[in-house]
Amino acid sequence: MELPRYETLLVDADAGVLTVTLNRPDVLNAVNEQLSADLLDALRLAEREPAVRCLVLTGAGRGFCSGQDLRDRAGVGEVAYGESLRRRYNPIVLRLRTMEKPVIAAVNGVAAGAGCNLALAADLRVASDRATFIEVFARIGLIPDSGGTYHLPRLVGLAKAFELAYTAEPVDAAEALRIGLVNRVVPHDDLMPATLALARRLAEGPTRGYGLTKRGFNFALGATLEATLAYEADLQTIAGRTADHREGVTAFFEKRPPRFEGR
Ligand code: T3D
Repeated sequence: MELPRYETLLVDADAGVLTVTLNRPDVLNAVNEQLSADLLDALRLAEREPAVRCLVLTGAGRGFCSGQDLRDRAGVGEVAYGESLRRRYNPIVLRLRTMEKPVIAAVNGVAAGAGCNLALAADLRVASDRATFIEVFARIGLIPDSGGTYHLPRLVGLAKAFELAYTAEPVDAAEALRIGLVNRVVPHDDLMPATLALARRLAEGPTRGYGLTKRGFNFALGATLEATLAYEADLQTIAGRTADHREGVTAFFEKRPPRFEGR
């Protein structure tokens, strides 16, 4: 697979895993116009390229992502936040949530504002023991955007979501694990080896089945039990027609591990 070169991202593909590294370390990978455009392009690539069976998102340097680049917001009069969110951030969050492949955030350091909420939009979060999460918006009089009002209460419950949004205080990695904000915490130096081991395992999995699972969870988060049961039956009809399903059943009877091809 030919990988594009980006001004603000590093991209690497190996063993079915596309690793996208936000690469503006001097500003803790703050999101400027170029980075949001580059990231959306990389997500489109991950979505359409069959060789990519798992996406990892991480940051260069000591930060994961510090949210919107505030240098583009200071002293410029009224900012068209709604326009910026609709054009730049919302499509990124939607791609992460609807891409029918596993998405893992490897949170290497501080994740603040939209940077925190990008991590929350991933399917799984592996955090370095140096990671912190800050719903920083209240410090500058804004609301948790980029999916924050949606994902935060669903992950940690409404009471904790209010606390994190109102106080805008940092949550360290151990607390993030305790409250369900992340899946795993690992020593800092193990972050990428541990994340890539998980990503490679998922990249060898039944990619169509994973994608349909994600579609099912997305649907169920806003649906009744009756509607969800009906939707599960539709999704299982599709999953049941995949080569990976046939391979899984065959492998079971042949008493060997399945060799999934993602189709
Ligand atoms: O379109 C739209 O605007 C709507 C979307 C909005 C979404 C949002 O994300 S709004 C929230 C924006 N982000 C923030 O408010 C966070 C700002 N940053 C911080 O509060 C702190 O930097 C952190 C808590 C993230 C980390 O603190 P610390 O002490 O570890 O690092 P630092 O010294 O503050 O930052 C290091 C450098 O990065 C520093 O530059 P310098 O002094 O070394 O030249 C700092 O200015 C720069 N930096 C950090 N975050 C940003 C940033 N520069 C521009 N924009 C940033 N967001």
